[in-house]
Amino acid sequence: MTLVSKYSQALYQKPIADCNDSELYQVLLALVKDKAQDLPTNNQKKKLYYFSAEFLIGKLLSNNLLNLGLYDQVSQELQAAGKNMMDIEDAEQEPSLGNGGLGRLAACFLDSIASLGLNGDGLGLNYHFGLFKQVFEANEQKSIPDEWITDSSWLVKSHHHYTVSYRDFDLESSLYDIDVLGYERNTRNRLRLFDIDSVNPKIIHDDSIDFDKTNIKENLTLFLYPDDSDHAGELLRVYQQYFMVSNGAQLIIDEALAKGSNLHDLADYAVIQINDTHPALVIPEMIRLLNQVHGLPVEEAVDIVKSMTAYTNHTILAEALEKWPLADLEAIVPEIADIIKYLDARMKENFINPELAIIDDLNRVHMARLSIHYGYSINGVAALHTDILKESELKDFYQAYPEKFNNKTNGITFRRWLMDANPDLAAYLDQLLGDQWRHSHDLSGLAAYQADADVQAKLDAIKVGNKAKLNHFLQGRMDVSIKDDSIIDVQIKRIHEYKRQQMLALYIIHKYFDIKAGNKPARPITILFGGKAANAYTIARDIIHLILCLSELIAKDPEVAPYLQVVMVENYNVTAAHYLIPAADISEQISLASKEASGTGNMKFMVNGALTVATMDGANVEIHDLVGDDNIFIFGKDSQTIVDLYANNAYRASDYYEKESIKPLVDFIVSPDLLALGNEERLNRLHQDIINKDYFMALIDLEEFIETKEKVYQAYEDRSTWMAKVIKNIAQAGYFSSDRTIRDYNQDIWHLEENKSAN
Ligand code: NBG
Repeated sequence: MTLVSKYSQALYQKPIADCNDSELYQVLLALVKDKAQDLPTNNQKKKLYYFSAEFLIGKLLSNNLLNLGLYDQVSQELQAAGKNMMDIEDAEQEPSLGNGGLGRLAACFLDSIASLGLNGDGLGLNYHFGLFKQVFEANEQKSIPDEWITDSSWLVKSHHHYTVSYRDFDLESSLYDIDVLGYERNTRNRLRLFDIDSVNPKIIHDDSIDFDKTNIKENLTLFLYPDDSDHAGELLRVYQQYFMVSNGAQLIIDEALAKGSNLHDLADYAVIQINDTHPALVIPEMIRLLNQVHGLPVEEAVDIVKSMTAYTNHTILAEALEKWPLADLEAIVPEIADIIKYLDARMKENFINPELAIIDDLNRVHMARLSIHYGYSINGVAALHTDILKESELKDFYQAYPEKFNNKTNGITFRRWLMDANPDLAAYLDQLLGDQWRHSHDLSGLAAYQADADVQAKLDAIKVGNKAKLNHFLQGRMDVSIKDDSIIDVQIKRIHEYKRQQMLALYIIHKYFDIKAGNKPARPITILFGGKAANAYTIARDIIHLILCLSELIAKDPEVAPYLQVVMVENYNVTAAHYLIPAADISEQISLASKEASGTGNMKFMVNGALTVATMDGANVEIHDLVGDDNIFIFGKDSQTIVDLYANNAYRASDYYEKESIKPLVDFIVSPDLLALGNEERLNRLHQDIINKDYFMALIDLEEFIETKEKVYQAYEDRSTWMAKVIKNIAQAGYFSSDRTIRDYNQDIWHLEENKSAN
């Protein structure tokens, strides 16, 4: 009996051909879980614990099959029985454990850590409803709970329990594991998610994401990033964060003790990476456990924690650099507040600069500062970002601790974003380069084919095939079709003013006018957006509203619709990205320079053969360095100019708004045409905001953006030159493999040993 049919018989007593797709999903889930269980976990002495509020892991079935080396065998068996893997995967529910780039990065890292044979687990929380599920109603984003946990999820409940003590009550935790399988490695790591059994999904108010924020025993792990715009929400975030790190710290100590640590040598057994500041409370919690529970002198506990904790900064946006009122910590975890006061006083013996204070004059605790003082490494996520941290954002810290600062340019896992998401391209690369690239991720050999007409034609044909798959996906998800021969132009990421989706919306208005004036594009253009806006972020929701109104307006206009289409993909997630990225011709990376720490979508598009329209921001700078001026479309003010404008408070949106080329575009937001489709309050607010504030300077680069976009669409028409650029981009993408990033982390920060026996 074949592998798959053995499981179909065992589970359903029938052959593969008689099972429906959701039964086959169960069959494959059982098969993969069994295979995974057979693998030993990595067990080298020193282990990495990657703490993160988010893990945006995406569907796991095909990735796990790929990493187990079973993908081809299983697909063939299914095919022989008239079944197809893609349909079966539809039955899988995507876990809702993340939000954006930070969470997706954590997922790529887990994949690379396992694939490199390093011993490292992810530690986080098991959010029952995730961030939220985005639905569109009346051209607006509506948020509803994302119920992803079913009996067919990948979660496996473990027997571990810990007690987490708050001032007023204790909570007993449960631990759920998801296996993380390395690529063609006979070992596994784990993603470990803490939860409580008393969580109660029924406290959600009807069809919304509202609930009683004070009912911690029932709400603690319902949502990722619950709305913290009020005090109860702020407290809930602290409850969550402490729950994550207290469980994690207890687990770390247990595992080290089990391996023979005497805790004085804990740093030989464990290294902690803090992903942004959400897990920063692990520092005082670990000190508390070592000192108050295990009896080590407090000075020693501090030194141990300092020598085993490293922090990654993912943003310079003030709103994301967490500062908790000391009073909140005192109310929730008084012992932790005391330790933070101690750590603050200790640091103040050496530093009088108030910019370095952990507890500031307003009695707020700065989580990033805590992490830098009491960790041994701080890294940014792209070269430019790390420079900005050193030279402006964290300048005083860089002066105090130059040796702690380092850069680790982000990466993406090629297993998911090339092999799994774009199997046709992967197979063609095998044909051209041999399959060594599947381990090395070195695609540089492709550069030799830049001018080769056959290779160009074949890559073009693969793109056309991927567009057809995208079309099929969009029809299923939102009943939208895109035109076969259209240029696919994509901006997918969290909705935020600094990422400037509103600037692309203004471009769309320009193009709409232009087409109405009779300037028809050489072929249809399809502009796709995807992304969620934080529920309490009003302007971001207004931007979604504008995009949806434009989409409707254009679709209904017979003069324009044949040439231009705007689609905002509902509930953008990893699954949607699997279809959008391989189909894209153009990758929109248009953030206000200095604001995007790195970006990782930019890298995924590059390796899938889209060309980038970009500002010199984040990792775009490194993409530009690798491909050269001719193979990327750069526009806009550079980061130093922007940093200076902020420093001198010198940007006035009105100076740009008044320009003849800009005013009509901005004013169209409140035109009768759009008001007829949209919500007056939202459109007015956005219009006013852009004219009077435009804090993230959408208008400053708009003219140059419009010129650049026109150039890009023209360039697309020279198919051979375009394809040569595509080939150059793919050939240079190897640098952005997260395996490279993880090797860098390991060499400079973690110093873990590779499991050589299990290759
Ligand atoms: C994001 C940054 C991106 C960066 C990723 C990963 C969050 C909160 N931050 O620029 O905005 O690529 O982190 O480092 O998702």
